[in-house]
Amino acid sequence: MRLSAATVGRLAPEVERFAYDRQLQKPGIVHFGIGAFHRAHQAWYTDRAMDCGDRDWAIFGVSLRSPEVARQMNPQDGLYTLTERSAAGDATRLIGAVAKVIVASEQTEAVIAALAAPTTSIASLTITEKGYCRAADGSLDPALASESSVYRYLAAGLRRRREASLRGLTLLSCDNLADNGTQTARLMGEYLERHDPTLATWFADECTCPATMVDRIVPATTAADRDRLADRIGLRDDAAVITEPFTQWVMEDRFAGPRPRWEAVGAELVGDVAAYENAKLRLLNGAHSALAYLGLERGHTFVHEAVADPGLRILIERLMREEALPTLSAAPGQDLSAYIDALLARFANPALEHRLIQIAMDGSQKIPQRWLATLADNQRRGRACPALLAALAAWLRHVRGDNVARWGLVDDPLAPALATAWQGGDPAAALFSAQGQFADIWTMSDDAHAVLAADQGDRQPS
Ligand code: CS2
Repeated sequence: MRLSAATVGRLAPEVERFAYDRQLQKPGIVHFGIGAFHRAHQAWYTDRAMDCGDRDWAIFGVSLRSPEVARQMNPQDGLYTLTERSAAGDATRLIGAVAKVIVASEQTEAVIAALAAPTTSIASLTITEKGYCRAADGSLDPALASESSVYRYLAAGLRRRREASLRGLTLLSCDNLADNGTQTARLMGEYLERHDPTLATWFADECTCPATMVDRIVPATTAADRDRLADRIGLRDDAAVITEPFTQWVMEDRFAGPRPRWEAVGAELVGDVAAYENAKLRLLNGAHSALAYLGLERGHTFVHEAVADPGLRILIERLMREEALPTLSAAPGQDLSAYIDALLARFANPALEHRLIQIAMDGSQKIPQRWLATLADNQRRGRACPALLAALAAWLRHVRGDNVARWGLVDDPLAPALATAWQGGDPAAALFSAQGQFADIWTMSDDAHAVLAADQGDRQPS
């Protein structure tokens, strides 16, 4: 039997659940990209904030690409469970924060109406790095941003709010981009300047885009996870998310209107997110991507296996402690060395089964903020980065197709361009075409060229 509003009473008593009345909650948030990460992070915080007495922050979920999430969640009336998994076992909570999910391309008017509803105050985003439609120099790529991007829906919703003399929205990016708030404001502004310049002015005056740092490791839920969960909780949950006990959400306290009291349930509202964000991107995500490309080619499937490989462990520690850490400044009260220790412990969680191939996806979109910024800082100070360069070489082999036989096709929006550059025989050119804004690293770094050239000599392109 499947989880839904009608069957929820049959859930096993061990499942923790919210006490608020879902029927009475008006949607206050429109969320784009309602995948597993959002459900395990912002929706979980919002659910608990409503449980503490906050009202009318139900989430109206929008799926930009796949109809899958709507099929998982709507037959369950938006209900799903979150399971925190560690060596200590599984702890499951029922989440009621998501009111419904719609597929943007199928119900465009419903998305616009939700954005323009007087009760809506926040439009939040987990659309992944590629969802921002950036060109290699970081500006908005008008071709990518055309019909089905988030900007189109946001523009239509904001236009309707202005016409109805409603206040602006907070656009809350929860993606792993450096300075995600500023980037969102700039890209949205560029889109509006092209399509509706007067709305661009209204947007700049009435809306805000706070920066956020979001952190929780959320492996893709598998069929085996769902079966195991059903046995334990007594109902089938097709929208279930499995995650680690750890979670962190730091955001800039700069909202255009009201917001949930997320701080009551552990979120941190600060004046400046940059230090948290850079540490997370360069240490956690930087190490993750390195473990992915180096680990896959060494035959590992999961993060915990890769980090237990003695050769990789040394390299990852070097990447974090000797290459990334010196480029970072700690936030007040933050101990970056202890942060690295905690990350290594999180990576080692064997129960989580976090697949390296999941992290390897979309490398061209992730690498600039995870590795290249660190590399550029070190280069300016004349310091070598052997661990990062080893990781880069592994990424190049990955996009060349060296892992295809075992791990499947390269999943990256720039895969064809990168493959073409490889066929031309110049991996540095591949990097150059993918990362225009970091071009100077490739033209200036003798180290990088030496590593890449050696790597190219070692192996035959497949
Ligand atoms: C991972 C992230 O898939 C990836 O690229 O590095 O999703 C990572 O698990 C999260 O950022 C952790 O907060």
